[in-house]
Amino acid sequence: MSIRNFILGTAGHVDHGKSALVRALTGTDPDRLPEEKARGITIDLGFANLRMAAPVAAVSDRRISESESAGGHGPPLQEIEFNIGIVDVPGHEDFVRNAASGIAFMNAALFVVAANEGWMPQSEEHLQILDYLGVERGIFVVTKRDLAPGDIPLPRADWPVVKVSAHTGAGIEQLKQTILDTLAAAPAPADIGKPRLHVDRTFTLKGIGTVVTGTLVGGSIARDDKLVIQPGDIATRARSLHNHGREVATLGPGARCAINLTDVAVDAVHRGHVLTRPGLGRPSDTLDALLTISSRAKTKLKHNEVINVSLGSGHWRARLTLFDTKELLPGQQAVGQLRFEEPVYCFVGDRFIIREATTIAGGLVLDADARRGGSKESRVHTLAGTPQPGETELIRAWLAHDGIVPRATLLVKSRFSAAAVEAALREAGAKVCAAFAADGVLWKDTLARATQTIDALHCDHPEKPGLPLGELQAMLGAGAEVLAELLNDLCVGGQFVRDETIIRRPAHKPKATGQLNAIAEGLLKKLATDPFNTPRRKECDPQALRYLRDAKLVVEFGTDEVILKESHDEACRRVREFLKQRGQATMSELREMLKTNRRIVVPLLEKMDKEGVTRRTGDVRKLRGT
Ligand SMILES: Nc1nc2c(ncn2[C@@H]2O[C@H](COP(=O)(O)OP(=O)(O)OP(=O)(O)O)[C@@H](O)[C@H]2O)c(=O)[nH]1
Ligand SMILES: [Mg+2]
Repeated sequence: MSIRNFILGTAGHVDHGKSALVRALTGTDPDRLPEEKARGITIDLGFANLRMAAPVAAVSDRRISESESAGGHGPPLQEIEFNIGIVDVPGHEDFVRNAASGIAFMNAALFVVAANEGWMPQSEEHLQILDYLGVERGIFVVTKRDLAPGDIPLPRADWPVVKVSAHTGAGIEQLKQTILDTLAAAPAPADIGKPRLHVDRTFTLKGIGTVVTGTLVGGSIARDDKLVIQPGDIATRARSLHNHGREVATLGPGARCAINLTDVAVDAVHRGHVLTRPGLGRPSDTLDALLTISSRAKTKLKHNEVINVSLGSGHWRARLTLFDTKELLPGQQAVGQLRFEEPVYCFVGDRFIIREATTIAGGLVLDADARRGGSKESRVHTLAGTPQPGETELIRAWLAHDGIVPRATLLVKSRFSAAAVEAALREAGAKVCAAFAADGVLWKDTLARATQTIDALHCDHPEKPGLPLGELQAMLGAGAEVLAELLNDLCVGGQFVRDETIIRRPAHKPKATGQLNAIAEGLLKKLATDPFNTPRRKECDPQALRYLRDAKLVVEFGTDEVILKESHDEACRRVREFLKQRGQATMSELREMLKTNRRIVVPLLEKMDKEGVTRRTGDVRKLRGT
């Protein structure tokens, strides 16, 4: 039987019977603090476990379609054990902050409303927090039905309603069935290969050391895994793992975890910290986010105000910058920037709430490493009108803003798997390569500009062999990786060819015209007069010389020497032949053989040494390998 983890959380007004309900469902009293027992209210998060099995349609099973096409009896049912971590939150208005730390990780809510009191202020606030934090599934549990058996008005028609009494036990079995139905219809918590344990408690156990507890999302953690605590980049390792008191070797998303950590003191880690695997980005003090105020709220947000942010299991203070508006009113949505007093560690796609005396607004992180400097610097400020930006919208916005983005960091700190990011890049029409992704239109334009520049050069300067790569790079302001990819795209299909340091059309051959041609012809004649006793370079016309070199008609060597390409090849051939016959020769012997002078033969032989043709030993030269 396969196991599916889920987090189910309570929500609702103070004293409405959340903790009593958890006890009735699980037998565990979630109020664990002495102060909670003394005051009879919940102050901080409480935890319990419920394990129930239910048959679930195995929709992902390939055999379904086969059995259906064979006239079977619908999808086969698979027995699933639901390992439900229950998080009980406080309802008192003084502890809404603590409640938010629990609500952030619920897959579904047990929304408790006491039959005798009905909808109350923190009922409303908790519902808003659930909305802001993206908890879409829930069950209204109308408690205390022994006190008031009648119906009460409730806001959401799409959630089932179950009436219970924790005192008499009435309705509890029906509630368990409704929980199963709700979770069976819910997708299993996503595993995107990016585990994050949001710490809600830390303590030490004698002889064991530091233990952190929290809800695991996004991936798995196994015993002995190397981990890192963020913010802070604190390296650690999972020595042992527990789930609801049971030791386990590995834990997956949606599980409540207690992890014994190595190499970290208990006071170095606290609620709000995230335990994750190394390589998933670094903390940042600036986020860009899509901010929303519910149309049911009576609050507003102002540009430049300092706000309290509940994000993950923690709380931080930040200054808010609204990009396109001075204030945000109920029912409105805008993109803004949160500038934190200290770095926070979160992912694109994470949700948070903004709260003062009451909950004011909700936010969705769009850029977890945003840049300060106004809307122009923001990669995502254009997404204000997109209600639920997904990976493709985000990537489109990022590419539109930056043009070219490095792949190594692109949406690593996000709720999207690497495969989803890859797919979104393609859907966004990006040019994708190993090192970077480029906006598709920008890339096409760049290729067109490069093509135009090379063609214009061939046309205006036929004497030049092609466009130097350095010039192309400078013109585009591109880095080495972008240039390499660009050259690749230009040369693929044979449109262009690359010769060492230039790029050109394949058919292009440097060709001098007019006066330059006349000078070059004259120079060629001069160099041919006495092929191994040529004039110095500085005695030649520089432009004509450059042209002849680019056209590969002459070879330059030494500090100041030049000979015809054919003379050079002939000299090399003769030296090789001479050494082959003689075994070795001095420089003067070679000079005599070529009927040249020291000025030419010394650098020529040095060039041949460098090219690996000849080798110098003492006063003589030999062929390499002899
Ligand atoms: N008669 C009756 N009383 C109930 C029922 N459920 C809870 N109570 C009582 O209501 C009071 C509050 O219950 P709790 O479970 O502590 O309420 P809570 O919602 O957890 O309160 P906070 O966590 O402080 O927000 C307690 O005295 C419970 O015994 C019920 O179904 N019937
Ligand atoms: Mg309680």
